[in-house]
Amino acid sequence: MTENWKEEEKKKAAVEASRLVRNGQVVGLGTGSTAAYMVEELGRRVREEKLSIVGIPTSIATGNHAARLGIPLATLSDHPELDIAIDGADQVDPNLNLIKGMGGALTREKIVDSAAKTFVVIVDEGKLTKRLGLGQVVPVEVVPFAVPSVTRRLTALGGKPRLRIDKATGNPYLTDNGNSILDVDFGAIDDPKLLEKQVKMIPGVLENGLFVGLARYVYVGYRDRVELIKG
Ligand code: A5P
Repeated sequence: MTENWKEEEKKKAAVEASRLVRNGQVVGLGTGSTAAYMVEELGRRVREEKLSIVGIPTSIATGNHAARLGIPLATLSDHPELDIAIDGADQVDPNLNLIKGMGGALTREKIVDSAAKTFVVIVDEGKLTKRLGLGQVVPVEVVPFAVPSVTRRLTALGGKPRLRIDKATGNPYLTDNGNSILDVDFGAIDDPKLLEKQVKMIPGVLENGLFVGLARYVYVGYRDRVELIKG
């Protein structure tokens, strides 16, 4: 029952945020179970309301989903700047800073979400936290060659890195970009902006799941309502 409520909360937030999308816009399409509801809703609007948009997906999975629903797709070569991007998150703090990447798409998500004039986050209430990192690892995408040295450097920064394993195969997880993910437990993070930069500077790190200062709006789904938090 609890799980059904959570799905309802995700869907409520996703559908409400999808209303921001207007005819003619270039739309960043996020990844994950909450973003999937937004893709479904935009697909419905394309079919039923003849909404005319172009989507730029943040993962191969989202691209396939959107294509199945008839949403026209494009790339950053066509549109290096987007009107809006809508994406989920794993944690949201009171300053609208985020941890993302449990679905493994953090690099493309950060590229697309940060290229949008307006970046909108959709979450269920369980994603809200007072401090990032409390009970939540930070995913870090790493070139496989560099996993040992990056592991050492992340440990020196105070983290506890763990190589993500693909549950289906038992092998190291690989991103859409062919890289590994280290899930790093930093505990409660004092300064997300500083940590984002420190991790980013480690040779072999492609990207990390700290999204600081990017989100403009967060739509939070509750059982009976959606709340909008503005940055
Ligand atoms: C994908 O890599 C992630 O950043 C997701 O956006 C995030 O994990 C949220 O996913 P859910 O909506 O499935 O919780």
